[in-house]
Amino acid sequence: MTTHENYLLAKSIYHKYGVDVDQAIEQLRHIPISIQCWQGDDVKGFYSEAALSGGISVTGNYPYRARTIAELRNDLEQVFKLVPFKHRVNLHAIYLDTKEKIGLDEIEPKHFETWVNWAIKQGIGLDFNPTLFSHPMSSSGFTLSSQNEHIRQFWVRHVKQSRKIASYFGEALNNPAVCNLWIPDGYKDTPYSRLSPRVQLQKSLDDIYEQSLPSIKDTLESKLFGIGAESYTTGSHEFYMGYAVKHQLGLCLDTGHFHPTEQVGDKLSAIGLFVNHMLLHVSRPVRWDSDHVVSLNDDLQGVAEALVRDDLLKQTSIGLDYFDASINRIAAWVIGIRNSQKALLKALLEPKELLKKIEQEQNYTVRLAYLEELKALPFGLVYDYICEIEHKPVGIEFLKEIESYEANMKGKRP
Ligand code: RNT
Ligand code: ZN
Repeated sequence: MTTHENYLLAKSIYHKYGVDVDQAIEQLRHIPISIQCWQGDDVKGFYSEAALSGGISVTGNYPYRARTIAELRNDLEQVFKLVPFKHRVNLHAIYLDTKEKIGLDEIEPKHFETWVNWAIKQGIGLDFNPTLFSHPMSSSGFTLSSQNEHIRQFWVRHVKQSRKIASYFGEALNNPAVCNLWIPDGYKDTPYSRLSPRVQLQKSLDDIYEQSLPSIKDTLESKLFGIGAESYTTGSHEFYMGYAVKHQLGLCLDTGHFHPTEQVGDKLSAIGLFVNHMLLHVSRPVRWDSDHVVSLNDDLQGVAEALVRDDLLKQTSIGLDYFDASINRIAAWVIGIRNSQKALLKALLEPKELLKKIEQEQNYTVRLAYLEELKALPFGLVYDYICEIEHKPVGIEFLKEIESYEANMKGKRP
């Protein structure tokens, strides 16, 4: 059977459940995923030779890491060739393109101009993140929540400059940019006062977000713990949730930043009632690491269901956040993007109105029966068809293209 014949079969099966497959495909077309540039080079960036710090860690020694901006862009363009639809690219401040020796508190839109030109050429949007790690000024373990005014002010200036850059992206590309703030601040061991650093962080944020800027969506990212900050993080979920609600800022939920039994999919509908904008950092926690390649598991499916079933897509941006240096980095990107799209597609292929009605009628037997049957319907055949009509490799075929791209890197990159 051809991919098209498979699609027709799937379509007739979904039709029995009252699901319009083509409509689901069109909906998926308009869900961009912000691709994390930092998967391509192990979060090194192009600012300095400083080692990765801030309680995050990249493990693995797979060859062919992107070592220049040109290599990173080539790799991203290769990713675009292997996944259907248009996406976005998420940059960190340390991915600036300049030969100037400048402080991180002096970065400006002009240092990212070549990225904007590249994004225009690719027809994609850009997002941004200030970088408050891998830097001597963050070596104390504290940045925006530092008690040291010199350190704190340095990072306030950095984030203010970062917001200007995000706003520049939004304006230049006519496509609002998310500017997401994550800080590594925390204590390895039990603190005496849990409040003091939070007061400092609050002061910093008040200063940073005082200025409103066009074409920008500000989001705040919490974390439960980091390596070396196991006992306390200043920017906890409660802290940012409160701050975002009070000041009408966006909230970022990294799916790797919660207790293992917490479900981010359950949080979205609650947060969405009080916060205008949400950003997802789609990731996969494994033991102590919060950043494994996204897998098509129940956690991911739960997030996709929350977004689709409760109409939260319009107030949510989806970004990926993981870094794996133990496998081909392009495959890491592609597998995570494809999984995110598959989870969304599967959720889009549910008979929404019917299920709502069944639930409202308190027909829980029928609800369970439907939800379980739906799990085994052939969404994969629909995804294959999307790849085909978008001229992307179908199924496992993407691997061949990655292998030949990799073969080309031999001798050119270490
Ligand atoms: C760290 C946060 C943060 C980073 C990126 C590189 O735990 O998840 O989002 O992963 O900014
Ligand atoms: Zn994150």
